[in-house]
Amino acid sequence: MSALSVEPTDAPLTFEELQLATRNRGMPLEALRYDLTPTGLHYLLVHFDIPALDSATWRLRIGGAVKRPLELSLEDLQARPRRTIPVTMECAGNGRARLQPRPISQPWLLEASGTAEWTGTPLAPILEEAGLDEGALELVFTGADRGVQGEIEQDYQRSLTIAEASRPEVLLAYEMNGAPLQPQHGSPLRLLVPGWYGMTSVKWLTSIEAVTEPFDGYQQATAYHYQAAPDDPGEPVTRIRVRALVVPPGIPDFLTRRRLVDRGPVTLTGRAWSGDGEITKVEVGVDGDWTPGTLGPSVGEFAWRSWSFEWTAEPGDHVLACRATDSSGATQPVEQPWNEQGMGNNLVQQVDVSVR
Ligand SMILES: Nc1nc2c(c(=O)[nH]1)N[C@H]1C(S)=C(S)[C@@H](COP(=O)(O)O)O[C@H]1N2
Ligand SMILES: [Mo]
Repeated sequence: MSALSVEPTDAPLTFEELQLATRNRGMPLEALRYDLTPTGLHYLLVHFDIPALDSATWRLRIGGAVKRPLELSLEDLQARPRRTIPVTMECAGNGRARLQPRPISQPWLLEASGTAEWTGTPLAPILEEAGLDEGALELVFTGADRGVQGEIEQDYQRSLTIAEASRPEVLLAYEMNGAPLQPQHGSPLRLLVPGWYGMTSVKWLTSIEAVTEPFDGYQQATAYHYQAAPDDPGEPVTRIRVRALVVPPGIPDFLTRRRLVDRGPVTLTGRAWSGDGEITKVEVGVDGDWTPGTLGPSVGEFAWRSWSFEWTAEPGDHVLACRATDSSGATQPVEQPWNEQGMGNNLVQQVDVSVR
């Protein structure tokens, strides 16, 4: 079964896509200049409605196939060991609206990413305290938001294997950039799974349930798959594919966003990241000629890395592009990696520039 209720299309943007686009903001690409994306510039993706939760009465329940079920308040979680990690997050649907034909969903272009410093407490010791039963296979994370998708009424739920959930960087996060989580980013508590696409980091977390069978909820078993065709079950979407983005140089034309740049030396800058290892190379393409750029420091093990490139802008129209490679050897495609749900489209970015 396809996860989509509407067929992919080449037709103009629909009202339904616009409705989603005005709720779910992207990070304007000039914000790539910040090591840490200011919270108000971080991208946002909310499937249903932002739920009303009161941090004072909210509780996290840990149960299912465990020996000692737990119920924790926000204060209980804050009293536990505290860890802060800078993490680059990206929506698996980033790039979807550039696909041809275009899968109908949140119509992201390139702006669905951001890097924040997340603070919380590691999940693994809590699992140890609860004592997983021998047959426990996965953990199901449930958010407080509810709605209908694929004709199924559901809480937002995702699962992870015990091994993935026990990685030391997996946090129950209650702060973003040094402040309590804002309502739209999951207040009072969210799961944070560094390196994985954003759908894994369940917001408004209310329960963690250990289960002995693979979880087959909609967001796990149907959505977030690389499906070649509607009847292909596809492979599950997991870690973030390698990507580089450039800060569009010069100044924009208001409507077309085409860039106007003065002739002469121009320093191009940007960021690159991957959920599958360190960034080892960023190349810049000027009218199809690729040259390696200079890599800057990484903001953290799970965060993006800066890069720069000295370009001599010659008068005329040009197409700039950038392409990253990671330590697993993966690089970005120059032809669209099409799939039914428009997942993981890390096709190279192209920027149209007029030099005057
Ligand atoms: N409960 C819940 N968690 C959620 C979502 C959601 O709709 N509900 N969206 C997911 C998706 S698809 C993404 S990309 C990230 C976005 O996190 P952000 O809005 O804080 O950037 O949250 C994930 N966690
Ligand atoms: Mo997402």
